[in-house]
Amino acid sequence: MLKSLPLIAILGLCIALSHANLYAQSVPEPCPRPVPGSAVPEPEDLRSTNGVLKVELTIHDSKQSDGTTRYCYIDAKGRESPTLRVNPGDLVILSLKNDLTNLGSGAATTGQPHVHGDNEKSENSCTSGAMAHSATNLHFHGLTIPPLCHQDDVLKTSIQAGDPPFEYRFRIPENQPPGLYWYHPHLHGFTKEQMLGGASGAIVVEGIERADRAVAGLPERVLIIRDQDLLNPNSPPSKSEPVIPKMLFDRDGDAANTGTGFGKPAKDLSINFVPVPYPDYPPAQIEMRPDEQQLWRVVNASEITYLNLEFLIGHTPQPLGLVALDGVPLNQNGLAADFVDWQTHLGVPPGARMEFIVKGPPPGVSGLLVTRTVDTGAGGENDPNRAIATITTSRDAPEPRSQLAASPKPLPPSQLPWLGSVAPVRTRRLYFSEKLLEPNNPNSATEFYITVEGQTPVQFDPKSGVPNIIAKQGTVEDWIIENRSNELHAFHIHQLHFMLLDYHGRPVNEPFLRDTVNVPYYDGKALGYPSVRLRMDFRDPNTVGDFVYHCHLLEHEDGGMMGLIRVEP
Ligand SMILES: [Cu+2]
Repeated sequence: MLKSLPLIAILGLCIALSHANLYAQSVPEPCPRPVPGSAVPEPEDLRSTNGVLKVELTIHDSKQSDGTTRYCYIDAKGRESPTLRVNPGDLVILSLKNDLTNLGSGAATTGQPHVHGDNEKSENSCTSGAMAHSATNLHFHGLTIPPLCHQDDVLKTSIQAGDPPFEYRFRIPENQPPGLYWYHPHLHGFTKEQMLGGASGAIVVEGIERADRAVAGLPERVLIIRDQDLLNPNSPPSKSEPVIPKMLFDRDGDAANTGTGFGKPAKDLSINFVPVPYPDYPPAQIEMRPDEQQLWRVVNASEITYLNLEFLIGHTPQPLGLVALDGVPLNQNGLAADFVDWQTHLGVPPGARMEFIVKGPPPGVSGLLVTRTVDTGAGGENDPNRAIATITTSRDAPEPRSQLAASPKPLPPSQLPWLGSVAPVRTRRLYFSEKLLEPNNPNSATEFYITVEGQTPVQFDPKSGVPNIIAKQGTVEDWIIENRSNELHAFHIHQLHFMLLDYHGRPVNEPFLRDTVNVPYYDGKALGYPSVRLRMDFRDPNTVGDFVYHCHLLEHEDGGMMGLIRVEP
């Protein structure tokens, strides 16, 4: 048929149908993504009905022509990374099917053919602990649910490619604070790869307007900021950059901190999967009604990128009304029910969440959501200044899909005394450190550790099963976490929240809770190492069993920066 076409038409066809287009037409992309400059889409909401949320997710991967791999969760109706919306007390029944095909170099399964029945396979998923490129599991970040198989165990749960769907079944605790949580894989050694490829989604525990009346009636948006490998890794810097810093790479092969706020970032960012790729790109688009207030619920689902969010009109940062951190309303401690902490910038380490009130620009004016540069230390990645999204206004802008109740019934106060007023039973000291395997070669492979003071630094071994820390349910402890390395780390612990008492040697006694906190880097000069002091809450009856604490920079976590805690009943 082509032969009958004039030559010019054939040429035109050849140009129009690039190899990539042909590929896209013949094989549907399992993990489709918007193009740069798109309107920021809202993830679909899956809401519980009659106290039950049933979800079927399948994790897919898809190799891209540039060598990177996308990962995605698709539900039974084809929706990517849906937001799970639940109420305290709800039962979640989530089936996860592993359709990963990426049998990379780390595929270290037993090689035995699958001859077991489906039930047996499901139980094997609870005990195999097999860590492989093509295996996966889920962690429900921030929820105080038990660290058990089919709930929130990440130590032994490993779902192999092609296994029958694996069922997660857990109840959202009645006392789970209303706010933003999230789900992502947590398979030791492969977490970075899967999350960098996009495997993550949001969980909203409903009722934040019951805790804080300042957000009652507001439209709300879930914004998931992820990082990803650079789309244009070989591009020179934008001509608009005021300084062109010398390009260096850190030990992970990422662009190293230039200390200038500019230069090539270690990773590109995306917002609800709209990429904002270095160096020249149109920011993503968000449309609001003029002067409208909205609640923005932001999770930093990045593998390694720190965020420092600002909302600019012209050059002026606008007030952002923080109401919740890491899923917990700031007034959980008994502060006024309309408490709002107005800030002009919000630092969000990887893994953390910030929920804040944003006021749309006045008519005819646009704003810009940016992340300011973060100084990650001499050994850290480059997190330069970046525009993320342009905020334009229009009187008939579509409202976000979800709106908080206007006259909510107030949430009953917490049954437990405020964490800050409970005496700790002991103080423990831990420290982050790194070791170059060839001390004289700055590009040598690095081992990452988090060590209990007095123990020998070792990389986390999922097979060990020997706890680094044994604590008692019902108690409260103080932990001092030191950073003896020259880059930032973000401390995170499963199954509980903590209070930040001291930051970098200064008492802060934050009157609110976190589950992820930045630990400042060591500059090589100070007399002591920088540290944070945390009050750890082991009072919840669900906070029992074996679970982990680790750095939430996933290259570090996969590289060994994780420890095991056993909380005894
Ligand atoms: Cu780290």
